[in-house]
Amino acid sequence: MAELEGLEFGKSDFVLLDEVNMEQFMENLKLRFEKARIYTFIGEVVVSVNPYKQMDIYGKEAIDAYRGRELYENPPHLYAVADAAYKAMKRRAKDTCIVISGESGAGKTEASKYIMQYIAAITNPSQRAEVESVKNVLLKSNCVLEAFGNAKTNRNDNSSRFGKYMDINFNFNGDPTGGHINNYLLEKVRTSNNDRSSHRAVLSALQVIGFSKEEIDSIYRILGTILILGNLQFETDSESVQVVGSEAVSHIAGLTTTEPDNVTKSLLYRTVATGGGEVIEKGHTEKEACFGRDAFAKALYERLFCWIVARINAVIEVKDYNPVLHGKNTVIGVLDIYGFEIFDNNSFEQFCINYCNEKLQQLFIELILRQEQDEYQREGITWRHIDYFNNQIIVDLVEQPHKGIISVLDEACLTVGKVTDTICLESMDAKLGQHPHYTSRKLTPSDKTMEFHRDFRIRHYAGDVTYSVEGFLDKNKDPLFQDFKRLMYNSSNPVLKEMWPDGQLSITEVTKRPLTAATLFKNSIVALVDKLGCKEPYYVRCIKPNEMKSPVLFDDARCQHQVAYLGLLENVRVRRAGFAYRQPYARFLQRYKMTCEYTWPNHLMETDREAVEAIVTQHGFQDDVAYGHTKLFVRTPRSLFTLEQERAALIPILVLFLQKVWRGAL
Ligand code: AD9
Ligand code: MG
Repeated sequence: MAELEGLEFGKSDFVLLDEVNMEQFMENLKLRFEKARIYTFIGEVVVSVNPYKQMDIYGKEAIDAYRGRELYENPPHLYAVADAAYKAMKRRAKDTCIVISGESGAGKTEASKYIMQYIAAITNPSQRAEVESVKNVLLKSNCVLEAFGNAKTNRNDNSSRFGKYMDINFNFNGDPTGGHINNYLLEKVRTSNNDRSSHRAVLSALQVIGFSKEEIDSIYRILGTILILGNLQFETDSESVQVVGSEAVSHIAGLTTTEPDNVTKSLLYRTVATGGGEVIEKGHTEKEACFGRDAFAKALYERLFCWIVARINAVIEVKDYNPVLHGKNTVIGVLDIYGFEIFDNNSFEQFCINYCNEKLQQLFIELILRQEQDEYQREGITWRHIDYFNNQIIVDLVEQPHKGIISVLDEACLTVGKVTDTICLESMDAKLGQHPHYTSRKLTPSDKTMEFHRDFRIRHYAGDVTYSVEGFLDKNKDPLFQDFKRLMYNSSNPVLKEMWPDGQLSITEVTKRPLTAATLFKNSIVALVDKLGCKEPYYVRCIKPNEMKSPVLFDDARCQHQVAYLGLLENVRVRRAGFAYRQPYARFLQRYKMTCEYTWPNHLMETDREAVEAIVTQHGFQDDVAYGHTKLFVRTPRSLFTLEQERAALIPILVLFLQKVWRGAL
């Protein structure tokens, strides 16, 4: 048990540090990592350090040890949080969510899989077939999404290039009945996994989920098309642009069941409507043709991925649920989303990812700090104010209507005429130049470089990030020519057609601008935060110990940086200043009255509160509690733990005593 583990393993809860400072925090984190204790609590939050080696801590024995137990009864573990979220959901019919955050390679996806496995293992004890099949599909969906959404990057061999939020629905028995997956910002540029070894597993997962033969065939046809597009070249002869070689085009036409002539046409021309409403075909330059080809390949990939997610959702959607018959349908949400990213060169993707992290931090502040303070106020508890940085100001910098960065970007994208990234940056400077979290690096023109003005910097809560504005506008716009959409919509393959409904619009109908990538992303993140905001949150904060994927290296500087930007020290401070546990007086009394001579079997005091005071005083932890109007607040888990141990020791004695009473021996 955590509390019984020797100090040679460090402190199992950062709340128990002698002093809350970075030095002590890091010392404890490092010691535990070295002793293969990869999990540590901050109250109910689990801090996890990626071990980069297989740990023997996830088996059946561990699952049994955590099932149905209280958080402080066992050593820190993902299973403890998963169980806490599950218990809250089952016992109190609360919707809960588990938010897993951390930087690339920190272990988020692995953590989310262990959590899912735990939930799958502890539910459906009677092995009902329909529940087993739901569980199977939920677990298999991971494999499929990883196959299509992950890629090898220099930071992680199996990096998720999309954010994933999965709701698991439960019936009143606490068994899964279905689920729903939301995916966020698939980073198309880097997605390229389909290696052979996992090919079979993916195929079998697709079949288990219920993809038909035709659908699987279409998936492979699309992947084939993307591969061919990746190798397709153009050449310019006598002023006109051609595709190099004819096989590529006929190959694409074959795979997508379209006409070769139409494929060639979409690659080389675009249809435009003139001001007078006339529709003309305009030949591409070689550069435009390359741009169009790449955008097409990326769009094919993105639509395929979204279609797969939608298809899985259709299978796992809760069907025939009748709340009157089946009771309240509750939810556990699991969020595995990219952590804060600071690279040497940060672009539009990092901008979106870091904005998302600002929103999640804001939610964390809102849920953990504000709700705590509200409850203390309601209960009349004196609350020592904790100084924390409220990052709302940065969230506003990015998303505020008319003034925020996204809005300036969108405006630039809508402007007719030649607006370059640099011009857009200038209008950002004009609107945001005075903002305390925004700076733009203006080198003097005497610098003689053409690219003297292309960076802006945001002072994020996690640190400063400099973004290169190059490519922002293209990535924010929908860069795909309508001709490709129409080509796909006219395919005689029904699966492809289904993926491209917007291809049916004629060029004159495509007047209304589609929402930009940044706005779509913003809307999806706002919706996500709304979804999480109404659930009881549990947090897993993942840390990457080094950049070498080594199981023995603890890079102090890198780890300290992560601890800082995850706000873990603030988290400990709030936790220590706050109260880990609270219980209404009557319930507390009911459970622990046997541990005190003044309350057992009944107390003679005027109120339950006074009786609770007697218990607390008898056990000597009066300095660790506060008395609210209706509840007792306990600062550290340790005090409750002592009570629990005493209660457990007393129960056999009590049983004996009662047996004697019944037998008339006393
Ligand atoms: V990214 O933002 O998707 O690029 P993640 O998801 O944070 O990233 P991931 O879970 O994929 O990282 O972990 C990276 C690698 O670390 C895994 O492929 C494992 O090799 C390794 N890892 C992570 N967690 C564990 C663990 N609990 N036990 C063993 C682990 N290995
Ligand atoms: Mg991942």
